[in-house]
Amino acid sequence: MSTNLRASLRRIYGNDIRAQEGRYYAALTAFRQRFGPGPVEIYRVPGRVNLIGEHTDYQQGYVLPVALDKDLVFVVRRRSDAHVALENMELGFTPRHFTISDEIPSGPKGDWGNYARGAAQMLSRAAQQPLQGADVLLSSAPPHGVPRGAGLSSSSALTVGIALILAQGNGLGHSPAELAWLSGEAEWYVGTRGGIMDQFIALLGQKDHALFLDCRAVSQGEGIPRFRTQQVPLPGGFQFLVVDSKVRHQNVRSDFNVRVAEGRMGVALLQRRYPQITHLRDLEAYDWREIEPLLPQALGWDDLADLGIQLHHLIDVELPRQAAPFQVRARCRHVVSENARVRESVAALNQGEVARFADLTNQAHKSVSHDYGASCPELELLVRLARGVQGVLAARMTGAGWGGCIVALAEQGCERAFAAHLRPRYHQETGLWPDVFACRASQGAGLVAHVATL
Ligand code: NG1
Repeated sequence: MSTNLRASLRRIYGNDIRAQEGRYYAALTAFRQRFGPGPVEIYRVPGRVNLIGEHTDYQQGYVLPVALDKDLVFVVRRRSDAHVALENMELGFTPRHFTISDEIPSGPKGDWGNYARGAAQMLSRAAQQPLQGADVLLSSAPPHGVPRGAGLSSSSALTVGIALILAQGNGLGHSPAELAWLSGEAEWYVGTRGGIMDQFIALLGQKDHALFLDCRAVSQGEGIPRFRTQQVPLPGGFQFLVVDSKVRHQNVRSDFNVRVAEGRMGVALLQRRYPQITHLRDLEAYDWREIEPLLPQALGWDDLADLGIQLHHLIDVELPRQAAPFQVRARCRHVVSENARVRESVAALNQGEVARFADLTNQAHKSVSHDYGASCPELELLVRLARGVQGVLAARMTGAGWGGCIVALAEQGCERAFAAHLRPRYHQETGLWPDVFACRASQGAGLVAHVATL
């Protein structure tokens, strides 16, 4: 392994790089087997854990995620044509091929290649020039990769990776924030009506920092919008412990889209009185006591028709019949209160007020669970167990929810006791073995190294 690659690995992962060396070496070997010898580049894109600010990004609100040291690794060789050949080292992911253009035909719904196709199509449209492709091998398996479906944003990491590789290979000169926005747009290709948090933290993450992102663009008009960000230092003497519940909800996307729609119903109703409200984010300028009575607690399909709300004007995906009754008031209350908590959390962390931040974290869990209905019994159990460990100040679910992970704020040095307390108890009640790991806030996506000979 070359010294320049070793030095990069130390810079990214710290001094103990034995496991990482093995993993990168395996990826290089697999690439050579599939694509033959010759020079390559290596990129990495981190997964993320969101500390606070859940389901706020797609309402132009605030978020506070951290980039993990768990990441996707891409081995890349440039091609002279517009073809992309994708290989994945994970079992069950067969190769994908496509040609870059402004209209790349999509694979079947849920196909893993669609994340790459979406990124390539978006870049092609933005570049307005023919783009050259690449041979790409992806290594993503846990424990060092980002677990899939765990709410740690592995699919966005794939989209961001392909966007970054193609942008850099074609000298497109986009800044990390511009690429993040383009990658967010690319997710529409796969049918997710999500926000921009995952792409921004994947590209802008910094060691030992969380990223405050204001998901409302500061610049309007032509071109790629700009967003306000701030690096927020993580408190010394504490750590964030992540627990993967191993629950993978089948219908996350459908539930997610229902939540998007419920928020938009709220906005549509409020606009009748306050036309200037375009997103729930705008409600920070209003007194919630004035707003609340304008939002119905629950709306059935018939109520929508009676109120003249045309669902297909609000969201362009079909919602299942059983999605109603729509809990409009509680969903909006969560987004409004969560935005306020993110702002207060940033102030608390900047001032080193860890107890205040812990309190906000616990409140955030209650809100996303009760008001937003995005939790599940297993996440509730994990949060309860985590809070029962000595040295743990707070715990909440993180990510989209309905399964996936929780994150706990704990005093440094708690990790072992934490895992020993949680794992057997969780297993006893659910039959599942949760994964526990400490979150080390890492740097965002980028080129790891050039490897001259393979
Ligand atoms: P995950 O947890 O990766 O499914 C989703 C959205 C985020 C954000 C969170 C909830 C996508 C790609 N990701 O994340 O933007 O809305 O849920 O806070 O849609």
